[in-house]
Amino acid sequence: MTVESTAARKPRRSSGTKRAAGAESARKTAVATAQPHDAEPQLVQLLTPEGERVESADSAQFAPYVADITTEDLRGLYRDMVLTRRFDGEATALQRQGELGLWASLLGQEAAQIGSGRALRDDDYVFPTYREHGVAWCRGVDPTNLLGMFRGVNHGGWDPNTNNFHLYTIVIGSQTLHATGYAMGVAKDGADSAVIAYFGDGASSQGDVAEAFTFSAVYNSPVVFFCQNNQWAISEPTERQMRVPLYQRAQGFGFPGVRVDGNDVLACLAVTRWALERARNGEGPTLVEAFTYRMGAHTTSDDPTKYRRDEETAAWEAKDPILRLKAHLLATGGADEAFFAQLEEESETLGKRVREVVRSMPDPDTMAIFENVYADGHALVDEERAQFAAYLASFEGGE
Ligand SMILES: Cc1ncc(C[n+]2csc(CCOP(=O)(O)OP(=O)(O)O)c2C)c(N)n1
Repeated sequence: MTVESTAARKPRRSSGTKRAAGAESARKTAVATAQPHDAEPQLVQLLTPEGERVESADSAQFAPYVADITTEDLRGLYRDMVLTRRFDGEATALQRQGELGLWASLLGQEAAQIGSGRALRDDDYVFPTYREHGVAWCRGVDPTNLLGMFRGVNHGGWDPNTNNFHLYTIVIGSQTLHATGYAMGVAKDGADSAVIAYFGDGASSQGDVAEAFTFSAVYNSPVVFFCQNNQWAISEPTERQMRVPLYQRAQGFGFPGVRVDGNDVLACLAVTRWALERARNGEGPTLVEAFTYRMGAHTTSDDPTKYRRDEETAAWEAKDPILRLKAHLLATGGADEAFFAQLEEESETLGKRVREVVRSMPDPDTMAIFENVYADGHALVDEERAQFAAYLASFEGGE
């Protein structure tokens, strides 16, 4: 482990007008030359990008968690990833056609989400961000229900308690606190279920996440912090978020952190099962860093060509989570052409259904905007409602 000395990173003093420019340049140099604390960070991998099973020192501890996986299970994971990608692509297209206001694509992150999502038990509780469409799929949330909020016709689209899948959270990192509080409650109830909080590398810079880590550690809460490090927080690269590999932060809070190949569905499944088991056994929180890549734009409002290089995206394309499992299934005879053809048909049917359902979603009543602002109502909201009703009434009888 190499720890860079703080002296080496200290900006040099300068004076006058050059001072600010000098400090800025020193800061840039420091960022560019900063070494991670661990020169060779751990990476748990069970399936290479070429689709071969691996046995390595980093992975040995986790391999038993998928030792009983059948070929049918592997086909199931593949099907989950393919259908999730299809749904996601359809949603992006619908936004481009003006049917959705916005969409946050999960393209490239299917293995992290399906692997971790399939590790969960029904009684576990999930706190997602706004990008966990694959986890929602695993929880049994109908994908079309995810689209209402992005179309602007409802405030969420599903009952969180039906599938133990909380509503999407846009306020970065705040759901880690919700998850921690919920997990503290689970422990007080004496239940043996676990809680999982999803968040991104950018969210890890939020104070909320540090508070969630502290509370869950000291209360030994049954929570798994599943960070999808997709390398970018909109246009901010990870070197602007951290000086040490993200998973190593957990150590400072007093619980384990593991970096897993986020494009390897098997490794994500194994590591999440291990972390959930720790939670259920009363061993407290775990940080899982799924090392992956956001292949698409941050959202449909973003243009990543403005801040990242094509070569970087191309390098990650070679690590595609779906292609590597396909390569494995083909090489081992785990699936034949008929399987892939049938799945393609199923994808088409899903895409068609998504388009039809979205286009037929009813617009909400205009006055509904005043509902659910306060549980017990509020004088100011009542006044605004009356003003707006009068405004709408002023058009009655017009052309
Ligand atoms: C508290 C807060 N600050 C800022 C934003 C604006 N914002 C939306 S997404 C985002 C980046 C999040 O990046 P990351 O956590 O890495 O997740 P990703 O979107 O890459 O999945 C920011 C800053 C927000 N939604 N909430």
